[in-house]
Amino acid sequence: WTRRAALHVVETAPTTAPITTPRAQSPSVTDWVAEISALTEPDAVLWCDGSTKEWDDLTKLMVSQGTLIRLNPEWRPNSFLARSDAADVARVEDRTFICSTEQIDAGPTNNWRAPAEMKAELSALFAGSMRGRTMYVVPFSMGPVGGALSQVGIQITDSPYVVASMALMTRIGTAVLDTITSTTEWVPALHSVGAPLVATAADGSVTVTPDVAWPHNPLKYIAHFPETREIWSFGSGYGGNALLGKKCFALRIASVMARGEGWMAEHMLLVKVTSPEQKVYHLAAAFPSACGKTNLAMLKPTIPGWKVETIGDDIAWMRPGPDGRLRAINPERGFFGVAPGTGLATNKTAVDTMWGNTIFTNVALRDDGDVWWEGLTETAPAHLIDWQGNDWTPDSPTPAAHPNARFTVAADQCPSIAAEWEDPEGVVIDAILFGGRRPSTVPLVAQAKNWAHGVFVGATMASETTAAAVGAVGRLRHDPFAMLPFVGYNMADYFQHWLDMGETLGSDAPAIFQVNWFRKDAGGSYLWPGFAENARVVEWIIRRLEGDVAARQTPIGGLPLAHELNVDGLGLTRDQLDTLLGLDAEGWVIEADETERYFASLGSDRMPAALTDELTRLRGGLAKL
Ligand code: GTP
Ligand code: SPV
Ligand code: MN
Repeated sequence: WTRRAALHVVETAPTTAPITTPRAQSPSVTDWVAEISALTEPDAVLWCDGSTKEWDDLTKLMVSQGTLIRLNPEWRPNSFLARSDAADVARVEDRTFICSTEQIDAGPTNNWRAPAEMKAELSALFAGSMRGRTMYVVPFSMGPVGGALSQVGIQITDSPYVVASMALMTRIGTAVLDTITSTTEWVPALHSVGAPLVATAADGSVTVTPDVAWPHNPLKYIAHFPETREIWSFGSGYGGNALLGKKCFALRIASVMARGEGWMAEHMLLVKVTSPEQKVYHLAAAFPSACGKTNLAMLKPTIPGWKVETIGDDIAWMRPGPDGRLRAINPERGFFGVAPGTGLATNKTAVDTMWGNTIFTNVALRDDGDVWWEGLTETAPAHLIDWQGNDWTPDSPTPAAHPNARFTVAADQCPSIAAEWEDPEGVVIDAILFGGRRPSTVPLVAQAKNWAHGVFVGATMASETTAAAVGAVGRLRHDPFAMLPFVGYNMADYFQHWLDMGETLGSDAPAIFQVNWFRKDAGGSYLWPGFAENARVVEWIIRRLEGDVAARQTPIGGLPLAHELNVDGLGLTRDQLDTLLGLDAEGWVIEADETERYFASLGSDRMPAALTDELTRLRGGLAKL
């Protein structure tokens, strides 16, 4: 990590006007694009082809406009820093809406608006919202293009940052458009930053406003119409609010599709694990936002003989295959990962992935034209420009990078990517893990007794909130299946769908485990070293699948016998290990009371009896201890 002075790259905007010919074969596509363009009144319409030239033109344009800073190509070729507006830094859950006809179908966990009312309100906001801007039409595929488990969408956006990000995160362009015929179902995904540059007053006079580096609108709406499978997003340019293939489509809309069609759309990483005996397993794991999915997806085991390879780091689509076993694909093709805490010591694989061709958002800029954030290296450089563009030194009172600063990079740059990561048939899932940030009560690992108990474990997950969404951080909240902000319908119905999937899968259903890397001691320090050492828990899970280790059966599931979890060299005391692997009976009684309140809040008329039965069983078991 020796560094030289920054190179100076002179940026010029592309000289030719960016106009391409629409190639959509399907009138449903061209009609929709024409309709939206009439509503939003852009200066130009550009159909994105997904080419390298298009990426180069877009990034040059954004550098010339001040949206992107080109990083020093000596250190970080073809890579850029974006600084967002300070009021547009994360998902806005309070501005996210599920617009089903009946409010009960959105359920008590989602914000709801009647579809017609929301469309009327949004149409007024979208009217003229792209004046002075280019409207980009981005055909995208979630999953390999043409794959049996894949789905297509078309995002319209007036943000070149969103286009460049979609190009890394999904498969975009002409190849996708060519798969759309008059019978293809595709999801219209409309997005505007809501900052027109041209305004016409009542007297007809026209005002032109100069653009800013990160346009957005203080009024934001992330609206989903599950019944017509449409997305309308207004006012934000950031992450899950704006890259509509990700949370809006691949989770909120897809969860509705999946329920209707007998599959699952989940907030899960996917990994391939090879044991020292060269046996291959695949795990899926649901942890809430900023709770360790990318890190586990890129795990470099510290224990000899084990190998973990990456398939996905955020979303899994899972469907029973012809052999009756659950198969999963990663519908994305890139990572939108949390930067802070991702470093050489914790996740070198991620650091190696972003060697180039990466967009960084809200990280700090080094004097040599490279990037930095808290946790990248042990010590901070003596001087930086922070995420808001201000001088920063290690004495500064605020962090150099925003806590939700992110890197956006294509998955095929990941050194640990599995050969089968793009297999359109998916990989067979052997085990599902549920986890979250739980400073107390929840042990390091426990195996669910059976599928229904596993669904109970998923349904009763809670986790401390993080910077991935706007709002207070560190507040314990229920986050069932790590899907609280992402289920596109009634949560109790979603629980029932999980139970139904268990019926379909029968004895071929994956085993389910609960994990917790975030248990703290009385002094507030993490008890478990986490990161690469999580391989030890993965090992125990695989050994359970193989029947090689026993489990102590308790009311919360099967706990490891201390001598059967490999903790060699970790320096844990007997007390620490007992806390990590113990059953906190008192804590679980409080937990059960809290679960009862939570289930009641979800609406007893829809709550599956199988889950309230599990709660009764948990209480009964705890009472007998
Ligand atoms: P999203 O992209 O928001 O869905 O997040 P994610 O679930 O992929 O989380 P990620 O792996 O990016 O980790 C988020 C934060 O948790 C980072 O700051 C990590 O350093 C930290 N983290 C991840 N794994 C561990 C762990 O095992 N122990 C501890 N203590 N922290 C961890
Ligand atoms: C999350 O919040 O779970 C993320 C980041 O993965 S975002 O794409 O903004 O949803
Ligand atoms: Mn996520």
